[in-house]
Amino acid sequence: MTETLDAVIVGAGFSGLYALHYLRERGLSVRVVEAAGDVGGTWLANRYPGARCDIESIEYSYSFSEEIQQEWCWTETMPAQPEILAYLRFVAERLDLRRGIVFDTEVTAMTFDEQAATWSVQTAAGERYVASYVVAASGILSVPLQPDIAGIDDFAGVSLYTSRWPEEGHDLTGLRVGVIGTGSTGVQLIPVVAREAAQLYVFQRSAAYTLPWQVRPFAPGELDELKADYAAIRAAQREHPVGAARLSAFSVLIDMLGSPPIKSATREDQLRAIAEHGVLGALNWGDLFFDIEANQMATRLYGEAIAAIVRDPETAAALVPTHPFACKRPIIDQGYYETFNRDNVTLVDLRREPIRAVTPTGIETSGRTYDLDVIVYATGFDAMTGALSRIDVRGRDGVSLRQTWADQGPVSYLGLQVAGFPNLFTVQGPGSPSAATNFVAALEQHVEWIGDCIADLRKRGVRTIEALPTAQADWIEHTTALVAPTVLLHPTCNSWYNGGNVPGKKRMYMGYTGGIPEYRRRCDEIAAAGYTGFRLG
Ligand code: NA7
Repeated sequence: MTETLDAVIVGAGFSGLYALHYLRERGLSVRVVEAAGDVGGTWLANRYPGARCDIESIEYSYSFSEEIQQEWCWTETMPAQPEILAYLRFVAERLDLRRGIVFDTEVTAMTFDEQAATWSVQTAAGERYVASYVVAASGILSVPLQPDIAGIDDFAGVSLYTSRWPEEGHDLTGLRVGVIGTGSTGVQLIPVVAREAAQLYVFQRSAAYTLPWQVRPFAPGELDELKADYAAIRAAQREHPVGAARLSAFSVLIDMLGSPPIKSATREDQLRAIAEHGVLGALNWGDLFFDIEANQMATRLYGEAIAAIVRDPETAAALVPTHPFACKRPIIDQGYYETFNRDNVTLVDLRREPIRAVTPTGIETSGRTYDLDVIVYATGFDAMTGALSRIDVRGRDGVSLRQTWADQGPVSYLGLQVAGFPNLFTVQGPGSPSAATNFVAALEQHVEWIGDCIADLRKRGVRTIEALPTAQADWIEHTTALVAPTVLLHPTCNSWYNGGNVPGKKRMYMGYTGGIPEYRRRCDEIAAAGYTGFRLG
């Protein structure tokens, strides 16, 4: 089967759904190809217990439709996974998007035909779509990282992956459970599992910085009041660097930047900060983002704040991170540190006793053997470039995108296109604000820019648009210069933001830290000037 279209969109998550709507509204024939059986993307796959967004629901949602934002009712300040998935299903119905999506269909290859100026998109089932444009909305955290641990397949118990949790759930009551991974996912999951399991072992390779956060149901009438004020809420969001003006995981960083420096704080000031605000107080200083010494001082204070919560001194000490605060995405939690005071929870510090292997009966470290019924892997993602690298993408002269990124690192112009791959747009590609901001706000800007660009080129009879290598190099230089004075690329920071969590991946900070408003201004200026930095053909 071959279908000819104006555009193919890969992925039916937040980005793909909006791209489908936006391009369809502009009169294009469009098809979304989605590997999963439903809409939702990351929010369909990551349905582990405790999964929740770290941005407020009224901001972590589409702003483009007044009807949708008025009709949909959020129940909590920060939405849990089932509610976000229900929201995306609602949007898909409301905008009649499902008829434009083919589900259970994995894209395996995409090849650019230079003569015809079209992309041929091949699926695992043998279908082919031919289109002038491809919009890759394949997600920035959609390819789970298979942990590099010997013997994983030998385990005779149940292995669960947070990024593909069974739809029907898994009852952990009375079981001995091991969780590997203490990033955002592990930190959300661990307190929930601790309440169910007979015994929980937390296998921690790197300790996390995590801040307690209250999530609550909306009070009666509260959501209606917010909705009545939506125009102002969206306007504030639009002007905000991270696309979220209310409380979020990012507000900690923003607040921090405006606080006094820890280096000029007295010991009394520091102790007062943690006495009044706990671990949050330990990190709320203005110099942490740029000064590694200041950051290390804050980490020591953070350790003191943990020790005031976690009763066992050895466990408290093991929970103190060794990488700088803010070089990874800040984590917010509900009762994480308190969980380690439970009798049924044991922290296994892999820095002291690394994992040797998974065995048929559990996990063997250099220290001892842990007998387990269930092992949960919360080991993260091949972020930003993982999804497109899995597809055999071939641009001009048959050049491979996977190879380009392997050789050069995650290069891109504006996070919108990679040089050598005409008419292939990446929503939230590396070098765009995505990871450093509220994804939904960032993707709306991306989808609208891409959609307007395609509509404009079609009107002008332009067949191809392609990032220039020089513009791409300049953009990378710019994004790298922005983070150079910060702790974001510190050698001790192995984060999905910089590729350091994937063995062999070239390290490069993959976000744009200048903020969405400045990014939008630049993108608009580029378009208005006739697409500076792109070659039109
Ligand atoms: P993260 O933040 O990348 O965390 C993955 C965790 O898994 C992290 O603690 C890793 O330790 C650990 N990990 C990975 N491989 C191993 C092995 N082989 N052995 C032991 N531990 C391992 O992913 P998340 O899913 O938690 O969060 C991703 C984003 O999703 C998050 O930032 C939010 O934006 C939503 P390491 O740090 O590498 O030592």
